[in-house]
Amino acid sequence: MKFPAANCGLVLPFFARSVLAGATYSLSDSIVGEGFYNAFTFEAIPDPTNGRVNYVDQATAQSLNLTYATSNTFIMRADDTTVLSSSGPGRNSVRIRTNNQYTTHVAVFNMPHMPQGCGTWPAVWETSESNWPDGGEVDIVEGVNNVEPNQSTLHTSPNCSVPASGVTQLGTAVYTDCDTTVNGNAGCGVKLTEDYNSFGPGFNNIGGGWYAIERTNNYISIWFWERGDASAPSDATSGAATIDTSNWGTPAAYFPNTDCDLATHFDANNIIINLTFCGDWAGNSAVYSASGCPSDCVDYVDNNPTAFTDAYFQFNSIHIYE
Ligand SMILES: *[C@@H]1O[C@H](CO)[C@@H](O)[C@H](O)[C@H]1NC(C)=O
Ligand SMILES: *[C@@H]1O[C@H](CO)[C@@H](O)[C@H](O)[C@H]1NC(C)=O
Ligand SMILES: *[C@@H]1O[C@H](CO)[C@@H](O)[C@H](O)[C@H]1NC(C)=O
Ligand SMILES: CC(=O)N[C@H]1CO[C@H](CO)[C@@H](O)[C@@H]1O
Repeated sequence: MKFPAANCGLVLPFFARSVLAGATYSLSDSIVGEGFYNAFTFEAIPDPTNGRVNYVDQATAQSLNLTYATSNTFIMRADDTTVLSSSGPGRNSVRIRTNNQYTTHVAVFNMPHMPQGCGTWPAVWETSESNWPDGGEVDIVEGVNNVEPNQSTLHTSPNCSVPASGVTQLGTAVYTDCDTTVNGNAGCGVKLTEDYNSFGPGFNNIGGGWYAIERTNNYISIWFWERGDASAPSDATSGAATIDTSNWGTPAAYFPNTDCDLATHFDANNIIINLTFCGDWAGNSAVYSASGCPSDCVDYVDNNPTAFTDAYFQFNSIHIYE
């Protein structure tokens, strides 16, 4: 990062809370189209959240067309043709992790489409898998069963929370303690209540949009702009070589460092994109039935492959700035 706007230790607590600082950054990684295969590693691992999923490796994903790239787009989907045996593995899907790690940075995700459907649980997030939760976790986009809006959340080691009031953000805080050992690891989440097109079918109906994260040692901000939103900052939407986040307006979610030393609760993180089914959140029977989805989550996922035709991510680009 260059030119941090609020750099003075003495004034920081005041400014971090009342002023959304912002800074300028330069493009360091531009991930577009076939470039996703170089930037990411496929993780064919058992889903840690007990999903009804079978994460496949890159060769399998490409041969089954679960990932598909051209020079300017990347698609990542789940199997939508196979009826599953209830005693066999879950639905084939994909989980990818960046080869590069990032500390203070900005990432802009230009996404025309995200997975939708009953039982789906898509996520775009950042963590250090080998050092969780001490290395921190930021869930940028995450939700289940098409229910919008959804939320952006931090999960950390103890002694990290967000203020209960006085935070300038468009969304609505859920819990304030980010510690994974409290509230059943719910984390400190902010629902993107300002925009019901931020997730699921609403997002896809408008051609999606841009999610962005800015992580500094003073705050973590998340923005969402709908496609066609005239107020979306042109440096973010055009993939400019340099950006200035001080012009990006009030974030959807804002996590200041007032009650959390972000520098010690977050280390170098990878970006991870995954699509699972059911599992600890989407398949929780109360959550699943409250979303108006039919039958039982695992039965539905096993027996209705065509319900997952729209269970895919499409990315125009991911731009990283440092
Ligand atoms: C693979 O998926 C892409 C994107 O949905 C589609 O355009 C293409 O036709 C598919 N290829 C095959 C061989 O099915
Ligand atoms: C909790 O974090 C604060 C800074 O946010 C620090 O001053 C304090 O020493 C920490 N407490 C513990 C027990 O680590
Ligand atoms: C992705 O994996 C992480 C942890 O392994 C989990 O927190 C997240 O909810 C998962 N989501 C999906 C869609 O697999
Ligand atoms: C986990 C979570 O907060 N999911 C929520 C997504 O948004 C809907 C609508 O506000 C909530 O009902 C869900 O609980």
